[in-house]
Amino acid sequence: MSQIVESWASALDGQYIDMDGYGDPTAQCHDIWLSYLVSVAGGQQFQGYAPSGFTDSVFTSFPVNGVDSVVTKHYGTAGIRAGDVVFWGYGSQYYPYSHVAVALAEPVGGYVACLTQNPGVAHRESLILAGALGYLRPIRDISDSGVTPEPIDKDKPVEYISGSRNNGTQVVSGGNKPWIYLNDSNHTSFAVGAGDFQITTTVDLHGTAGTRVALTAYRVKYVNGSDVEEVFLEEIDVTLQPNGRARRQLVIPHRLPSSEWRTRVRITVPQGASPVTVGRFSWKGHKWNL
Ligand SMILES: [Ca+2]
Repeated sequence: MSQIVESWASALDGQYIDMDGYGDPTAQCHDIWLSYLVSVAGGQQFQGYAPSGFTDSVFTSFPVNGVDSVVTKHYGTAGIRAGDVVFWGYGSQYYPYSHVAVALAEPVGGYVACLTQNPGVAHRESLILAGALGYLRPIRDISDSGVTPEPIDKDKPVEYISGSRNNGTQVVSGGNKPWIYLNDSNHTSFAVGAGDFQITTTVDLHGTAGTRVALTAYRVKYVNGSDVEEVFLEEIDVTLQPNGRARRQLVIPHRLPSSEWRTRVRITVPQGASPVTVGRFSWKGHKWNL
């Protein structure tokens, strides 16, 4: 499996992705193609244009806007491999309005594991290949061939993880215990996929001096767009200082056993307490392969 493709898929998995502001809902399958085109294939977003308004015209009208400088076109489903962008035709049995998804593996038994969106968030799902027109393949070498694989070293992280919330704050009133969100209410997981993680989150809080709140980390199993299991990891209690503020770090060492798992932090504001505002929220750490 290409680490480039896997990293891209992990980053999108579980989120609503809208690249172009179009669509109802705005998070369409076409946005997955646009993200992949830009982030992995090395193209520019305008090259992903679908002339008919339906995504399969990227394939049927190929090439438009010079997209053939970054991908090649292949008819049919033979030879599909991880990293290929598969298109289903308008009027096809399973996707009457056409579809596009990015293959994450070679097909098995007429299905191909993909990163796909709509219906629902960007997620991993095996899609039936019936009705597929063909695929576009990045010209850039996205395989791991040509790269000398490094021996697995448990002491050596495979990924550095960092980020910070960059829009807005979150007000939590007494008696509530929501997930701390990252950039919008649909995006709360800051570490995803199988691996051993050591993550430090930093949370800035403000409210009424003396208010006590809890910050609790969980690992969450997320399947078909829903949380199906939560496992408690770490918790710290925080008391807002006389200036009404507190900055605390929560260190979260944990293992995520499969790609369905992710890590989140919840804030609990006690019943009857005045509201607490979560300001800056950031996270950094490392991931090791299992
Ligand atoms: Ca869109």
